[in-house]
Amino acid sequence: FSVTKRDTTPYEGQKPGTSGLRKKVTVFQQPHYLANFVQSTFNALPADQVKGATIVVSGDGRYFSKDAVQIIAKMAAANGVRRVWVGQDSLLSTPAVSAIICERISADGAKATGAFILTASHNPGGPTEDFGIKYNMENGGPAPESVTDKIFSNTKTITEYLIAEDLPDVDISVTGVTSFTGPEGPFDVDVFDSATDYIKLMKTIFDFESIKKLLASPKFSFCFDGLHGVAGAYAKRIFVDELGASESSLLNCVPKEDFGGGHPDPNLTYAKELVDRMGLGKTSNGEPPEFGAAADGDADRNMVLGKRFFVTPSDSVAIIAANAVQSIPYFASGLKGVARSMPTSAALDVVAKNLNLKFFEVPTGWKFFGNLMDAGMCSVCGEESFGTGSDHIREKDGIWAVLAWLSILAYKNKDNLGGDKLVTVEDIVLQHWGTYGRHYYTRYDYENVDAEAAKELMANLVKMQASLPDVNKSIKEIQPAVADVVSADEFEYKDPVDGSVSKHQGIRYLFGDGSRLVFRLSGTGSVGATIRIYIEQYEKDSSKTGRESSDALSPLVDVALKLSKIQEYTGRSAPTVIT
Ligand code: VG1
Ligand code: CO
Repeated sequence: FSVTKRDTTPYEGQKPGTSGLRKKVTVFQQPHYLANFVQSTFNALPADQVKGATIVVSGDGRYFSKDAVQIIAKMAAANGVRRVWVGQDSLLSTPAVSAIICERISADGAKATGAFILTASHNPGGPTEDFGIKYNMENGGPAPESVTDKIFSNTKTITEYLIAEDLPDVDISVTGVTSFTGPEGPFDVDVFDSATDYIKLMKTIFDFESIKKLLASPKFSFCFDGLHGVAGAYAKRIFVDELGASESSLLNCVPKEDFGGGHPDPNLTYAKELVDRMGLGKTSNGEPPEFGAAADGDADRNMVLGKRFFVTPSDSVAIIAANAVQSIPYFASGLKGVARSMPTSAALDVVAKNLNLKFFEVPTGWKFFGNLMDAGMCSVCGEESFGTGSDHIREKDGIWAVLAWLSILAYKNKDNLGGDKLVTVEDIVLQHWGTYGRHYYTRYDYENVDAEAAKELMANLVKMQASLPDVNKSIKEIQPAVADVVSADEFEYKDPVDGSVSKHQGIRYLFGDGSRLVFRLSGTGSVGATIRIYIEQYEKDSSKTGRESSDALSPLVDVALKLSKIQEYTGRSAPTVIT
């Protein structure tokens, strides 16, 4: 093939958000739009991570992925990349990409130094919906802010990009290596099975035999909803072929370019079929399974449910951390530390304190966990946004979280599989609250609000922080029984490993009784602004941990909505999604 230099001009707004660049497909389909971003990324990387390098390109299979793979392969070839690794049909979950960077070795001993992950995660897909792209680094994790800032600045000045226009499209529906020769030497496109490497890794972490026994117990029943995302490419192989679950326990496990028209977000609103099956919906059809779970479009998020029981993601990471050493072979020698994102509830903090573990609070977004894990300071981490994971890779991992919960259930029931009644998901959570107390928690999302109004609302919340006496006076007028705010700030994080500082990472109001209100603007939307309000209240008294979450939180929710004047600013009388 030959190399063509193409003239181009910058597009505005190619700033990677919390997790990459996410825009409508139609935006990505504009001439040179994707190419500009890809070349800006190559130009932001050290030369040896481009020339002669091995780079992964794949994603959740959403609409436009197949076109994007071909464009990126042609650009990689032209930029001197030695080899591109592609999952069959361009499918690789975000955690599988991370695993491949960490683990996979080519026949000639090469490892990947990075990856273009093609996903907009939990955002809907299809010709009129979202596409996305992000770059992961040599450690398997999302590019840190220093790199994404450089990419963004490159997008603002780009004048040309390199592409091998005469490189033929590679058939990515079949596995195998296709080799080409360019001006600087050989270039390969290696298409491989999407699941093999990932399954191998999972087997080194979990005791598959004990999970298999649990699934085989007539008292246990299991259900997994892939929401037509890429998780389906792993679910059948792992849950059915390896662990013996029945095919009928899988819902929506055929990956589709438009996620079947759905919103591939594993929560109580969007994972409707699973929610109904688990006895938590409006309609019910028979006795629900003991365990249910779902993953998002790119399979890095997870939702865990028991029979008629919802596990909050903040509780989930705390419970995994509390039980990991006994239940999961990978952690048998102990946890190096634990971490959560700032808006995630403090349930994990209490576990860390009790078990005397190192603990870190980082800004929203998985990229902030990477340095801690690379430095051997953190084993298990999580976010309230249905993200849970560990240092086995550098991304959150939906299937891992399901296997972690199955491992805990298998451990708790190991001498009990023939008994009258199994220890259930609900039992495990109630036990946990009994020991550590309960963090009542909810998040209100106001999606696609006017961006200016959202900015003004946030600015006002910051301005109010100047006078806590005034804030407390307002709160007393709204809900006299709610505790006083004792401190308020904008969250700022100094990375303990490289010393980098991230400012303006969310507005916090901290109350005397441990309650918290947090306000943030989303960094993953593709149009308008999304305001997130995180509401949390700690209850230590075990006689009071069994309340309905919405009842327990209702005074604090009232304070959050009125203090922020959300209705005045946005004109919205209710959030779009409550999780
Ligand atoms: C959201 C979540 C955040 C998560 C991010 C990426 O970001 O709040 O916790 O890390 O999505 O998840 P934001 O900026 O919209 O609040 V995924 O599954 O989109 O890679
Ligand atoms: Co995701």
